[in-house]
Amino acid sequence: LVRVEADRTGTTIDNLKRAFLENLYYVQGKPPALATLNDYYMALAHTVRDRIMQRWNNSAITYTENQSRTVCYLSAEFLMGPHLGNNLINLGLYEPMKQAIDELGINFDELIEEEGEPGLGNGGLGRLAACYLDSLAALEIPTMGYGIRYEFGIFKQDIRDGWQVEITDKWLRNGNPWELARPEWTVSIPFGGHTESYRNSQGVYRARWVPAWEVKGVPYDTPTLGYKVNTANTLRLWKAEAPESFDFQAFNTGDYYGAVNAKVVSENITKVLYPNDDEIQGKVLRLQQQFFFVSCSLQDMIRIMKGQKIPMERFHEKFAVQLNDTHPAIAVAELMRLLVDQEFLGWDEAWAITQNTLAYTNHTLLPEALERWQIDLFRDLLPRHLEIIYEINQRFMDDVRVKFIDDDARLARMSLIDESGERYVRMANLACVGSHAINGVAALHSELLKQTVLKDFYEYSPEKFSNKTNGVTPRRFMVLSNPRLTQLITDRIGSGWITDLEQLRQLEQFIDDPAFCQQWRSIKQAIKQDLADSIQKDYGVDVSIDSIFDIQVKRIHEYKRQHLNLLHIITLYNRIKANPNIDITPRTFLFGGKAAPGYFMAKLMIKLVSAVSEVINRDPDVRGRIKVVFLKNYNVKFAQHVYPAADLSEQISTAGKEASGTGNMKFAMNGALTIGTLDGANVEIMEQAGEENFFLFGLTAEEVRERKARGYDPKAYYNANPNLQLVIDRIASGFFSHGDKTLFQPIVDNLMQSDPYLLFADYQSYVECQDRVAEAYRDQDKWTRMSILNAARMGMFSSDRSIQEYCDDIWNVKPVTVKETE
Ligand code: DL6
Repeated sequence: LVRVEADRTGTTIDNLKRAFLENLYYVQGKPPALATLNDYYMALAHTVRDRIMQRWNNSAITYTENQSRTVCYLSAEFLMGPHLGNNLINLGLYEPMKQAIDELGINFDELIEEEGEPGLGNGGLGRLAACYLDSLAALEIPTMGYGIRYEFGIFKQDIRDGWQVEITDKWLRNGNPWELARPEWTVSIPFGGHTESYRNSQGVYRARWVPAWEVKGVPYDTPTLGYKVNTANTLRLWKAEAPESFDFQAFNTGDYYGAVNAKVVSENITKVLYPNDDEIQGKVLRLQQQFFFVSCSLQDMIRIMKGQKIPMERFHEKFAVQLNDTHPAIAVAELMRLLVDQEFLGWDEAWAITQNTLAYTNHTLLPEALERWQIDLFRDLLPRHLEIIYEINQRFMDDVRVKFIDDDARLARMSLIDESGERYVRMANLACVGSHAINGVAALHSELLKQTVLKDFYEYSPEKFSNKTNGVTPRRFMVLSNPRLTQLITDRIGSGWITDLEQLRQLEQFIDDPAFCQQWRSIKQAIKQDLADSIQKDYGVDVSIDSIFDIQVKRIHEYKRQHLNLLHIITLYNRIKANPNIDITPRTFLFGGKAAPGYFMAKLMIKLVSAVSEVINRDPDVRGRIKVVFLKNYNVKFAQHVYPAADLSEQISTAGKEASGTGNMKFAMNGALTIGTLDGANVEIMEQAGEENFFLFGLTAEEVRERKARGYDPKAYYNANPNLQLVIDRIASGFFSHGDKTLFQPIVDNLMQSDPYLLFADYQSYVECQDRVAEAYRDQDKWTRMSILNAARMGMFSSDRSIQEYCDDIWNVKPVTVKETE
C-alpha cells in the first residue's frame, strides 16, 4: 500500500489549514491576497479530494486483489448534487474542516454555497441513482456507477414575467475538482454501416458489424464515498470525442472543415441532457447517447475481466448490472453482440450470461414514457443490434407460443417489435426479456406494473418480479441538510441512526417531553426563518414563520397536479374576499420545479402560479395571511434548504400515476407532515407514520380507473360545486391575467372538457383535507408531536434499506471491507 505525506492526508486543524493554503497557492495558483471566492472553494475542494485518495486507491486495490463481485448501476442520469459538504460528512471531517477554514478568517458556509451542482439528471430517477451510490458505498458494496458526462446538464431556470426561461447550464465552466479523466481507458464506439457474414478459420459462419463511423468514449471518474468507512467507489461518466483517424483522413484529402465537422458531430453525443422527465421524443441523438454509454460501460467491464484474467464465461459472476429504467436497455443486445461476435461465445451461453447479469427497474407507468424506437432509425444506427433483437425475439416468441397456445394477441403485445402500425423496437419488452429480475419502485407501483404495463411479462415469468421501494440517503438529506435537527436527535439517541435509520424510532419516547418538543419546534422555526430571509432577499416577499410552510417542489407536470394546489389557494382567497375578517390559519405556499421546455401546459402552470401570487401577495384584503411564491431554479442544492423548512409536504398526484416519489420521504424525515393521495410511496409513508399522522384525501388508483371506465365528466363536478365554480370562473375571467381571458384558457378548457388527471373529482376532498390541516396547525403541541412521529417512523425510507434488498434479492452481492493504509 502507498504511504502518502501528511499534508495530503493529515486531519488535525493545523494540517487542514496548511493543506488548504498550499492548494490555494500551488493548485489554484493564487496567494490569499488575490484569491476569489471560487479560488477558495477550489482550494478547499482539492484539500478534501486529497483526503479521499487513499480510500479510493485502497478500494481499487482491494477490489482487484479480491476480484470482487461488483454492482454496475447503469443510468443515463446521476443527479449528484454538490459534492463538497457531502464528502466532508462521509469523511467525518465536516466539523474540523469548518473550524480550520473559519480560523483562517474565511467563511466556510460561503464556500459550501459557492459550489455549483452537476445537474446531470432531470429529477427523481437521476437523484435516486445518486442516493443509491451513496448507500452502496456506505454498505461497502463494490460498485461502479456508469453514465454520461453531459457537457450541459439540466437547464437553469429563470422566471421572467412569470414565465419559465431556460438558460444553458455550463457546469464545467470553472473546472471540476471532483473528477479525474482516465484517457488510458478510452474505448471506441461504432455506429451505422452494415453487417456481413463470414466464415471463420473453422469454417463456421459468423456475423460481423462493419460500422460507418465511430467515436471515442473517454471515462471521467468521480469517487463516491461511504459514510465513515474506507470504501470509495467510482462513478464513471463517459465523454464522447472524435477519433484521431477522422482528422487524419480528412486532413489527407485536404478537407479541413470536414475534419472539424466530424469532431463536432462526435462530440455532440454527450453535449446535452434531454430535459424531459417521463416523456420520450424519439430523437436519434438520444439513441446515440444510450448506445454510447452502454457500449462504453460494457466494454469497460470486459476490459476489467481481461485485466483480472477472469474467463468471459464468468461475466455474470463478476458483474451484476442494473438497468435504471429502459434508457440503458440496449445493453441486452450489446452484451449479446460483445459476447457472441467479439468474444466468440455460443448464442445460448451468451444469452444465459446476459440474462443472469442484467436486471431492470421500471420507474413509470405513464404510457408516454415507454421508450420505443422506429425500426428504420434503429437499423440505420445499430444494424447488428436489430439483427440480434430479431433473433432474441424469434426464440422468445417460440417460447411464449408454447406457454400460451393460440394467443396471437398476447404474442403481438409481448413481441420486442411493435407491428401494430409503423414498426418500433420496444425497449421495455427488451429489458424484461433480457433480465433475470424486474422491479417497481414502490409497493403500489410494483402491483400496478403486474396488472397493467407489464402484465403479460408477469404472467409469463412471475418469478422475475419484485418490489423495491425507493429510499433516500439520510447522510445528504438529514445530516448535511439539517445539522440542527441532526444535533438534537444525536444528543438524545446517539448517532447510530445515521447508518441505521430505524433507530429514529427511539425518538417516540420523547413526544411527551415538553423540553424536547420545544427544541424540535424552535429548530423548525429557525430553519423557516433562514428560508424566509432568503425569500425576502431573492424575491422581496415577506413571509411569516408563524404561517404554515406548505411546499410543493418537484418537476412541473399535470399528473403531479400543481394546479390542484392552486385551486385550493384560490379557494382560500375567495373565502377571504367574501369575508375579509374570516379567521384563517396563515399559510405560505411555496412552489418550485422545472417544466420540460417543450411542455406547454406545464409552463402555463408556472405562469398561473406566478399570476396568482402577484394578485394574492398584493391584495390588502388578504393582509398577508396567505402568500404564494414560485422559487426559481429548483435543484438539489436548493432542495437541501427547502425540505427541512417545510411544515406541510404536498404529494397530491392522481392516484396510480406517481411511481414512487422520493421528495415525499425527504420531507417526512425532516418532520414535515404530508397531505397526499394514496399514490406511489405515499401509501407506505402513511402506513409507517400512522393514518392519524397523515392527511389523506382523494380517489384511490382503483377508483380513478373505475371513474374513467364509467366515463368521467368533469363538468358534472363543476356544476355541483359552487366553490369550484367560483375558482374556475375567476381564472377564466382574466382576474389573474390583467383581464386577459385567453391566457389561462388552455388550462380551464383542459379541466372543463377532459380533466385527464381528475382534479375536479378530488377537489372537494382536497379542500376539506386542507381545512383539517389548518385546524391541526392551530394546536402547536399536537402538530409538533405529529412532526416528531413522522420523522421517527421514516426508517424504512433510508436508501440503505432499499440497497440491502437489491443486494440480497437481485444482485447477490456481499460487502467487501476496504483496508486502511497501514
Ligand atoms: O424511482 C425514482 C422516481 C420516482 O420516485 C418517480 O415517482 C418517478 O416519476 C421517476 N421516474 C422518472 C421517469 N423516468 N423515466 N422513465 O423520473 O422515478
